[in-house]
Amino acid sequence: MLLLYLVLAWIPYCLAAKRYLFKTCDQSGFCNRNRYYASHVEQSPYSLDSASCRFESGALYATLLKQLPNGSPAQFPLKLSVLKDGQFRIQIDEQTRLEKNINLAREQSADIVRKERYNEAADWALVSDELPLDTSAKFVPSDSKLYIEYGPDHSFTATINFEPFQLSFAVNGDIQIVLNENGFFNMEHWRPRPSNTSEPDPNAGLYESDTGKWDESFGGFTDSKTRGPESVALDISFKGFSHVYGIPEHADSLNLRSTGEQGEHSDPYHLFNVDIFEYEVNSTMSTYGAIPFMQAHRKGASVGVFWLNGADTWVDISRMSSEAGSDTHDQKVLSASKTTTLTHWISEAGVLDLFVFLGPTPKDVYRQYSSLTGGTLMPQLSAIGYHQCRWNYNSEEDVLEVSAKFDEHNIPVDVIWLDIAYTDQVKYFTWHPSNFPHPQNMLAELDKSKRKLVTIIDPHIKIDDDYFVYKHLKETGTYLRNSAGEQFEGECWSGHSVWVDPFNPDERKYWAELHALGGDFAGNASNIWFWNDMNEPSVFEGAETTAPRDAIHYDGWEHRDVHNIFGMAYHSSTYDALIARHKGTLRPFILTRSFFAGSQRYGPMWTGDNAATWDFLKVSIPMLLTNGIAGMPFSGVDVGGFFDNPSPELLTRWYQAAVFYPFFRAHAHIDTKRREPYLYDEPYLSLMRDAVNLRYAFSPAAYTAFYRAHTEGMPILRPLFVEYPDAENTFGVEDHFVLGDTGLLVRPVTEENAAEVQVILPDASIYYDFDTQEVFQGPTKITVQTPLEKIPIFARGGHIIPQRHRERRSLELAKFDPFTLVVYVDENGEAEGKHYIDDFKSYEYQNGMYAYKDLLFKGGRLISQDVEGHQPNSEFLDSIEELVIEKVIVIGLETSNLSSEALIKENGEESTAEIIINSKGSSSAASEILIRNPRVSAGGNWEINLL
Ligand code: NBV
Repeated sequence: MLLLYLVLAWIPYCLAAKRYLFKTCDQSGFCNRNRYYASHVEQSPYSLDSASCRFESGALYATLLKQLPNGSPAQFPLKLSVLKDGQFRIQIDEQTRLEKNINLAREQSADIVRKERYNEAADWALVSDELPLDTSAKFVPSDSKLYIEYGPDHSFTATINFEPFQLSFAVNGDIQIVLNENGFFNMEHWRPRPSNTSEPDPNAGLYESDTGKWDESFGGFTDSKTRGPESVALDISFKGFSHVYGIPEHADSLNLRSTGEQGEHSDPYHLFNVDIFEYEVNSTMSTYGAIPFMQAHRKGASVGVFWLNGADTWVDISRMSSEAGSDTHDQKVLSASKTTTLTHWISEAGVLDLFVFLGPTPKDVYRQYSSLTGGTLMPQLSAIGYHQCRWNYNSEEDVLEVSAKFDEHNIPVDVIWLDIAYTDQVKYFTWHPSNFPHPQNMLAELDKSKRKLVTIIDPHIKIDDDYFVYKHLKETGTYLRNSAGEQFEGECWSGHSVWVDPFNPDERKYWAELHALGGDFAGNASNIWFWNDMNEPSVFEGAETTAPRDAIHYDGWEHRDVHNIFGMAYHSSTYDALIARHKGTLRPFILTRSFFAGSQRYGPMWTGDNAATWDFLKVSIPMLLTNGIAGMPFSGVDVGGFFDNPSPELLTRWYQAAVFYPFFRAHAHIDTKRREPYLYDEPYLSLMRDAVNLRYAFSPAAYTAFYRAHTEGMPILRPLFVEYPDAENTFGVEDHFVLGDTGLLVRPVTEENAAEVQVILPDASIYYDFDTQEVFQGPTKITVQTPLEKIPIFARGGHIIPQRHRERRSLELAKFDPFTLVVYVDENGEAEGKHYIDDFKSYEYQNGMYAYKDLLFKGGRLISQDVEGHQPNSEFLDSIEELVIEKVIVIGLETSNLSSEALIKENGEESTAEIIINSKGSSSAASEILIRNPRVSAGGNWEINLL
């Protein structure tokens, strides 16, 4: 044993999550009970009482009855509504709890804990409470069923079977989603706490086990569960779909794996936001954020569901064969695929609030979801530049030296970050007195190159009667409370601390005061941006590393009700504070670690404490793709890995992948070696510089992709299946992606010493190697040689990509630089693209101060015109008059009969520009036509003709 110990002690640093800190499904009472229920249910005890149906302004209200072994059925009010954009909503509450007709198990909670099921998740997650109804939906009731026809041309149908209660959703008669098909729907009805909880519960429902219903102990903590068991669960079958995606955040595959005894993972996917130290890849364990949105996709169909619940949630996934042609309530499963994915959603508390999206394309699903939870915040331009962080830059001199070194080595950077050590004893809103004595001077210096400084502000507040933030929380009582209603205390970076309660409107008001310019945060300036870390919330030595489930928030809700929403509520309070700081004139930037559905409205997220390993580089791609699908595309990972030291090769490959991450920040643990790119020898230094420059070159296309994410919920980094929805061989691909609408297909190298990688070119387009312009005809799979300088990027013919080619110290300095348009033609010599421009920082675009252009190339003519429905305001066009196109590069066009000039028409005037034909040297490389300095305005309508 001693020998074994000595051997183990010598194994160098090896990552492993402390699994024992977190419950498995088996150790979690409600998860365990619902899995038990699912394996025992014979016939769902729920039926819809047909006599209770009432139609009111486009929605159906009814009562669900749950048959109980003893006594009369429990009642569950149900509401079904059909929304304007084809979304279907199902809401179910519990009558007894709704009427507050229950006794709390703990006497002292009587005045402080609410009795209802939590019903405010929608207020936090949705953009609006008033969701417009589809008034054209047709409700056709019968004795045992209700049919609802809705959606585009009434191509969607929902069939509600009354007994047993079941819902199925079809598109053009093809059933795609069925709810409660397997009878796992379960809402644990309220029952009094039995005097002896070790005896069988006399008021148990059918198929119920007694595991962990009352006081539940784990890891030395006991959860008092004053409202008793109240979980809510449902099975959702995706008929004929073998691929499902979403439910971030897990360090796992893009196409979600099967769980359970027969599955690849034994535990369900867990959604319970935690500060998971040294998390593992290929795991269903919870990490920092949770978005209960899932998409299923197959050729010809894409659907989604959104399980709007902020409590601890588990999702089991299994795949089974489904015969095409089988019947479900008079409708047929028509799909050719023989696989059905069965999912089982289990939440600890709250009402059932489920949205069903029937697509039918991925783009429709994203729009249907994002019109509910909101588009991604439109970032300031600098936010999509390169961010340099580490734990910690130690002083003002250190920060300014880093900034200067980037200049010295000609590497652009937009934002430099400060971790917790900038504060005085980790008291947020203060500065370390000797290391940061004059923050305003440092900020002014950074502003000379238009750089921003991010400061970290966590939700734990040091208990210190001389600390103004704590004093305020204490005086006003606007902190999180323990189950006895007193201030909840715990340990975190500040030492002994309390936690702010961002659900409390008064606390939020104070938070805004703290962020105000000229307020208590001395030195605060417009170029300070923020970072909200530890907001799961993380509590050192706390139950499952977080706040106790029976802690109490504003208005009497238990922490269990809102646990997964806490991070978003905190993030949104900082967002509101920054909106107030600039009176709504500047777009805020706040990075969050914890997130929920809707967090995309407040700023980016990152995937927390990864490590400097190839596995973490590799998993970053499916993790970011998943986030994009789930409406939170502004996301990134610690580039280089947080823990441990990356080899120069790993770091370089990471920078190359991060060119395309929607959020690109290098970050490192305090114990790691410094690793700013300028510290490296050649070739690494130049390759990292090239990577950052490439990102800056693509920034106009990326900014345009952000606009689409903002307005339509489209992912920025897209999995291949989104761009090639009919190419079945792409549905499981998670190491390739496409950047926005550019058609750029990228397969970053994420393997050590990779001499080559395989790249899939999925459809019959022409593809151009981005570096060599070598032409490939798809569909095909090619082998690409990958020396360290190679990023496998392929431009799909038919796309026009707006770019900026001048090198600057920061993106903000490049704001008025001219653009380059790169046209990759398809087999017909045609291409198209989009370009969005505004003032890159304010909300004036909401008043028409932007240009959104359709770029079309056909018959040797490049046209710029307004995207339909988007008419730029003339004042804006005047303001960007100087913003011109300085180059057009056309790749892949036949060049033999071209003259040496292009004819330009803009505003009724004609001019010419010189044409230069370049050849890339290799015979398989496409030709390149350079149109020099056409000087057409980027926001204008014009045409350039090749003659
Ligand atoms: O504030 C220190 C770190 C931070 O650098 C990191 O990015 C966060 O994810 N923080 C976590 C707390 C300590 C982690 C070991």
